[in-house]
Amino acid sequence: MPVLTALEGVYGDRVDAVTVAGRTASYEELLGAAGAVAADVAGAPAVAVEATASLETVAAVAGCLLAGVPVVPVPPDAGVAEREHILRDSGATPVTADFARRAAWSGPAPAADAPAMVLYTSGTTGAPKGVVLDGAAIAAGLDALAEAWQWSAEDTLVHGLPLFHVHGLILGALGALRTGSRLVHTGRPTPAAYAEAGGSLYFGVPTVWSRVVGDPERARALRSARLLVSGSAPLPERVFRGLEELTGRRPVERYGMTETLITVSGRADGPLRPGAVGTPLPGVRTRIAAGPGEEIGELQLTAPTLFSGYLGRPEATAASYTEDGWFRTGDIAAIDADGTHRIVGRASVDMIKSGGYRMGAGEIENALLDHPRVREAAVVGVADADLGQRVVAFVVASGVTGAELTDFVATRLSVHKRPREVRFVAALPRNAMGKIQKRLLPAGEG
Ligand code: MCA
Ligand code: AMP
Repeated sequence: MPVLTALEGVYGDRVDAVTVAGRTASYEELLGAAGAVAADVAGAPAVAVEATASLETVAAVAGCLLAGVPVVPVPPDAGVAEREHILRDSGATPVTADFARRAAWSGPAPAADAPAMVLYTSGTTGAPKGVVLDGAAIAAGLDALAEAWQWSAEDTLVHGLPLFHVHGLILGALGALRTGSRLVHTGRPTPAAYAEAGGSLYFGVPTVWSRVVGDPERARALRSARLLVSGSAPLPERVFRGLEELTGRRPVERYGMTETLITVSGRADGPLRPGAVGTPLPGVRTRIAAGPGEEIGELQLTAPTLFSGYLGRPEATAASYTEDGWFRTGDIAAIDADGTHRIVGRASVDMIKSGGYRMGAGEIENALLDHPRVREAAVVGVADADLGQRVVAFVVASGVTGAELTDFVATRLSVHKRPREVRFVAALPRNAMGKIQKRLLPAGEG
């Protein structure tokens, strides 16, 4: 069963099927461009797509899925080191779609358990790892959300999220091509663009919703929407209440990870309340690994949407599971008596979420340490009203400015991994074993 059922013609053609950043394609046009890509890449071990916010990204990813070739979306703002790592680690060769070139694709449907996508995501230390997802996981994840959100071909989905993560790409683009809903990708996720798009279903990270609430006039334009969905990071209660007041809609929160896809969600038919991410989606089992007498602990789960493993890293894959085969999310959660899940924190201070982007402190520290003037570095996420957390770097260095270090990181990693603030300190707090004590850093909360 193919993942992108809309391209199989099950919903007929539609002239305005997909709009990205102001350009529109029909299913037929998209299928033609994707077919040409499929013919180009068939048989390749892996293919990289420069994942700009464009119709070409959607067509290139669709083409790889048709051909059964694992696709690696590359963040267009990735710095040199991050890009080289992704390309070397995955062995992917670049491909682009071109709407001037169309072809019919008639190759065999890929096996459901064959690798379909490799998404690079940060751990607490080291370089990002490739998360391998197969077609069956993607299809199961999208069908579960379609059921929970009553998401159908009647909907117009609107969002402006990056097309290289689960949220924007799998839910936000492939989801539309599976449910048959119209897609309007706004290029950037601004309140003005969301207000103008006139959708029935909207996706955003909490930073986007916070900015929408900060623009009451634009927020009120969303009153005609059916469902506003928030995910990728905790939605502050202030933003939940603001959306409810301005749009008349309680936002639906859902929880997931690159490795698991979306596993827990609120439902279109409620109940929805602030601070809660809903109940497990069909086929998902959850448990809390709590100590005796404790109600909160690590959320662990099994699900049909789980990844196939980290590319080329069997030990890391094995370490992400308990001995009895449950995936360890690293998130601290509680489950209420009625089954509603609440995410209350992260197990590690070294996993940062800023603007919905996941980043590992270790990766940013390594980039800083590559600078010849930096002797020591510790990176933390500090609470931030707009971004959830903002990246703050504490460095022991001389003869270099904070701005120079920020720029240096941006040339190596993705732009959003740049520290927002660099603080120079004489020494980093360490314990008797010499390990950095991040909790002792000034403002180093968490
Ligand atoms: C950015 N800028 C900076 C820095 N970072 N300047 C100095 N230092 C920095 N460290 C610049 C930007 O380049 C931009 O400049 C300007 O500051 C504003 O940046 P920012 O405040 O970051 O706003 P933004 O660029 O508008 O970004 C906010 C955002 C973005 C749109 C919410 O963070 C975003 O798209 N987040 C989505 C992440 C996401 O999709 N995550 C899903 C993964 P200029 O204006 O000149 O460009 S999670 C997932 O997939 C799971 C499964 C899930 O649950 O969903
Ligand atoms: P990523 O792999 O980029 O999707 O990041 C996954 C992480 O995002 C999870 O482990 C959580 O820490 C966080 N996350 C995703 N959705 C939510 C949510 N609704 N509430 C709180 N945290 C979330």
